[in-house]
Amino acid sequence: GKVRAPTHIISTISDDRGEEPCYAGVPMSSIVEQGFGVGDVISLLWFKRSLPRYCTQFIEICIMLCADHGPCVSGAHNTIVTARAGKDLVSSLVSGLLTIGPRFGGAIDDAARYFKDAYDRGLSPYEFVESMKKKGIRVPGIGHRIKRGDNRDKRVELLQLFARTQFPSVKYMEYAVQVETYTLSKANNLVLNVDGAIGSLFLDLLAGSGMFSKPEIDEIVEIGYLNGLFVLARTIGLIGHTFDQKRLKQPLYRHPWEDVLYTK
Ligand code: Q5B
Repeated sequence: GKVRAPTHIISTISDDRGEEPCYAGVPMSSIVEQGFGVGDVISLLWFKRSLPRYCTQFIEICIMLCADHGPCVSGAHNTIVTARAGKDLVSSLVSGLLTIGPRFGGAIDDAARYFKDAYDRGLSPYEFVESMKKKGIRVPGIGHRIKRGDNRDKRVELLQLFARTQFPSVKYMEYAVQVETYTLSKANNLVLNVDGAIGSLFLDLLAGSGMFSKPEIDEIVEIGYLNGLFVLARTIGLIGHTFDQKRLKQPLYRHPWEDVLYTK
């Protein structure tokens, strides 16, 4: 019989050996001919399946809404400082990307994990938030530096509007809204933020689309795919900030002494 040398790598998402490259078995020509968008390409390369149009549109809306949030956020600030130090595009980009984490933009996976666990266990918003407080864990997806109960995040409202009209069910998102109602009763900055909106709505996409089995959903949430949406989206803005600084020929950044509290 045939003897196959053992391989060192296993890969299941793409293949460039044939006449044309394929993403999850779909040839490039079909991707172009069928007018697929970036949401479809993400479906194929991340989830290894074609998702319904409303799902790919949701993914694309997440990417558009998270592409940038001005020069003052952690990621853009790092990118701007790095570009002004004369570094190249990739260095400037990754220096911004490296700030994405549990406080900034990278709370989507944990928001999905905690909201899913609390909802599936039937915890009331009160029980959930108070149990987190006891454990000393901030509720991921809740809280924002500049958004308030009386100054909501437009991105969250747009995502909610889309999902309420297009998704078969938004039970996880409605649960997150109930959590927000409770946290807002404690402090005005504890709004449902963009990470929390995406995390809860992606749970609804996974559970309601009929495209994923329960073990598949559990695996996606456990591995943590969803911060990838913010990383991908913000890459667009961080590249923009790099070009902006280069175009403006900005000099080396040095933080002003007056803005530092020197103390012993
Ligand atoms: N407290 C986001 O905090 C922030 C609490 C909480 C319970 C909470 C904080 C937080 C969870 C992580 C999260 C994503 C660090 C945010 C994003 C993308 C962005 C960014 C942009 C973009 C803000 C004041 C009091 C304290 C805290 C309590 C705060 N959050 N309690 N659960 N979640 N959230 N991150 O304003 O009693 O005084 O000690 O960690 O979801 O990153 O635009 O900027 O697109 O770029 O610094 O939108 O909420 O508030 O730390 O002074 O806390 O509230 O314990 O209570 P702040 P702090 P106490 S979206």
